[in-house]
Amino acid sequence: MKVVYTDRHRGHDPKVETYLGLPVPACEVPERAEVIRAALAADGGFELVEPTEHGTGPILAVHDPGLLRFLEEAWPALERQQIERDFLVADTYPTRAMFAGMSEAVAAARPEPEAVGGRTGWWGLDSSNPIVAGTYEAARWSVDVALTTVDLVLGGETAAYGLCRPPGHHAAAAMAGGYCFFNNAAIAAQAIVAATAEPVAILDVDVHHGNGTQQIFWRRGDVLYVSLHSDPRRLYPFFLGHADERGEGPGRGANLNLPQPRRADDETYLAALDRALERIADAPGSVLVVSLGFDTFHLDPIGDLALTTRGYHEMGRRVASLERRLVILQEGGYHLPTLGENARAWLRGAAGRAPAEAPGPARSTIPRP
Ligand code: Q9C
Ligand code: ZN
Repeated sequence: MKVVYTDRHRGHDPKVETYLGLPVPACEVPERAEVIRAALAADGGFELVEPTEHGTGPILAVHDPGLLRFLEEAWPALERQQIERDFLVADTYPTRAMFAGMSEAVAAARPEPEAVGGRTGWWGLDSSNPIVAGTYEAARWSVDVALTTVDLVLGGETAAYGLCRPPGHHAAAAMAGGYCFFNNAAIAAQAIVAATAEPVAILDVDVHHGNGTQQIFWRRGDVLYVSLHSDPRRLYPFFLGHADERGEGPGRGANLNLPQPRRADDETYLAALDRALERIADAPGSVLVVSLGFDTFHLDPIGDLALTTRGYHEMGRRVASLERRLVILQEGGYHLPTLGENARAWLRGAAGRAPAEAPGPARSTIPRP
């Protein structure tokens, strides 16, 4: 299987994020992509490919031009104002209650602030999403990784994997958040629709609900979004991801959320996955975009489910059994010691290969005649 990877993600290198206001070591770090790359390279069954540049057109097909402009300008604006710091995080957000009672027209006409602090809140969801000097360039290349993966699959590959970093599924049309800046999977899905005029499905198996992807395609009937995630009553992004969110207008019924119980294991999760796959099998289209997260792992520092490496192999196998072409894009997963093996297990399953260490009775080492 081809793996699209570039080292240009490395400039997005936050050292800290904040957790309930206190600085903590950053979770979404360059080493994530490096351990996955190393595990896939060592496997021998994967071929690394560099991404090609696709420009801003495919981004603007999904995102508000203001978000792109803000992300491009944020760091240079800080430098111009000689604000000395390692990272930028908002502290003031346009929370909806601030506008309560005002007509939609008045609220919608409030202008974007000029100060970079105000703009960061305007275009952001949460304060645990640091922007650093290299964020914009890395986020742009992450989109190019996704779009190059699309090119490979539309060019004839049955499946390809884009090692996107930073991830994307929390980014809405006009909002960054949750370690995400541009929504790689949404941009990829839109590019597939544009190139093939076929409907597309997105399966999101990150532990967090992909609120951004849901928002972008909420009113679209041609892009089905199906997500398994921890119940938002317990976990980020807290305000979306409930089972009763089903899409509206032409998108009515084209959004399926399957919130999972705390510490859900392989068996529980795979049963829910089968429901997700049945829904996708019922929908037209020949390409499936997978938002692939390993923060469902039992040791993940910020997730609360309990999947195992063996479960990932089985998940990859079942997703491939749909017999759709697969554009597999990396989202979250933060347990660095196992991230590489988990990605390897999932992708080997998707490629129809056996798990790396075959379980069951050990094979005889006595040479056969
Ligand atoms: N200090 C993805 O997995 N809040 N994003 C975490 C922990 C945000 C996760 C707070 C979690 C976002 C792509
Ligand atoms: Zn996640």
